[in-house]
Amino acid sequence: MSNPPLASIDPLASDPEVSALLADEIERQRTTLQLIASENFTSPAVLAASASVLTNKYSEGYPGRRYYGGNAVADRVEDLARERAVRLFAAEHANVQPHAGASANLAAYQALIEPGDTILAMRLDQGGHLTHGSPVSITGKLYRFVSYGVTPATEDGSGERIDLDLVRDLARRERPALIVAGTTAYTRLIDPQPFREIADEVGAYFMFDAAHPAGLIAAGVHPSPVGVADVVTFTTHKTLRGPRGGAMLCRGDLAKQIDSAVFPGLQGGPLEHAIAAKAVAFAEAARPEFRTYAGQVLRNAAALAAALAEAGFRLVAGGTENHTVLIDLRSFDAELTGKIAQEVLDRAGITCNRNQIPDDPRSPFVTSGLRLGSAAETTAGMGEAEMTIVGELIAKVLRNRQDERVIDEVREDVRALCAKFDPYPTPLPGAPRAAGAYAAVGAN
Ligand code: DSN
Repeated sequence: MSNPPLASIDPLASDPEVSALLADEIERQRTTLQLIASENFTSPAVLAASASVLTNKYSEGYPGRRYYGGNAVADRVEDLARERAVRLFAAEHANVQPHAGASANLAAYQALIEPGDTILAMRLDQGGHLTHGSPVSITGKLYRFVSYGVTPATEDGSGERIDLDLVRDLARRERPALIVAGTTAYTRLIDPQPFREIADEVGAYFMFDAAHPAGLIAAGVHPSPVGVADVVTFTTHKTLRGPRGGAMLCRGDLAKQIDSAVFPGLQGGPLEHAIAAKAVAFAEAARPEFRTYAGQVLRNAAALAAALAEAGFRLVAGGTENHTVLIDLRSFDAELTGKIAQEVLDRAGITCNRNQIPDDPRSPFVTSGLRLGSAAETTAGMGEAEMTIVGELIAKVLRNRQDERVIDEVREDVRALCAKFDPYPTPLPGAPRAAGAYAAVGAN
């Protein structure tokens, strides 16, 4: 007897435990608000490529120069992904193999400088990333980091911007081999040009970590560092709305260095199924609809920020120009920590993360801030009106955080709102309980 056609079966029927867990996660994503600034909902095409038979293939090396046989198709997949990335970002060279943004950053450091060299980057507690030199990251152990941060907060919101005077002073004094721009919790646009000028003045390489704004850059709503920075690293799963993974762009003359640093320098076999999914995402991001989506992401973040400010939260950096909103909880309630806020919001079906704010007196585990993002719910089709409601719901939960009745009430409001903006309104493979499909609005 032959197997039934793949499309007619639940591929995970043989493993009911994992099948049930996946169904639970789909249910969670469909019935709660996803406001983590580094998350998004991929298209079914990205999901299908991620779950493809390419996961079976070993492809160490690069197209045309693999160590194992049978890579004719993998070569075409990876070439397609590289070509699409180059076209999307108007870059000279792309490497699509990094498994994550962290690997891409480490590969860039390996390619450009030597262990022990000095790197000038943003401090973690000012909005930087672990791989920008945190002592708990391998980057902080291999290289000597000097850190810059943001300007002091001001009443009128004009502070908490990247302190370019400090970047320049530190660069002149410390003579770094590499200067890094890029953040994980910063709500303003980052102009790469002043960093380029400072790097040129002190003879440093310039790397831009575009993990967060990659999709905004692709859509042309954030200044592009491509052609300005020597190397641009990014993740494919945040505003770019692709599969979980990393990628790199660089000048043509650095291509060999970058490629060797990724493989064999840092990784073994590339994940060709993820690379196929990256290719899908690059093509999706090149469509005019994606530009419309990115514009809506910005408007939605601004609407969310305005609603939160109205409710009494101080906006770090006075507001937002990208997909991220960072709020200081102390202005709303001096006793409220990021940890407590994240936990109580989770119970109300509102998913976000605690985050340190500049000069936060509380530890990274406790924090005085919350970071929120508009990328995922914009994909689900929400607009400014819904983002205003979301801001009001957040305030309602946090104002009544001891009152289980109010938390339950908001949980029901969230469920009703999410039902109207379902990211996956049609059945997904392996998701027999999901009723729905990638939303018509904003999905594309
Ligand atoms: N964890 C990512 C973020 O949330 O920004 C950065 O790697």
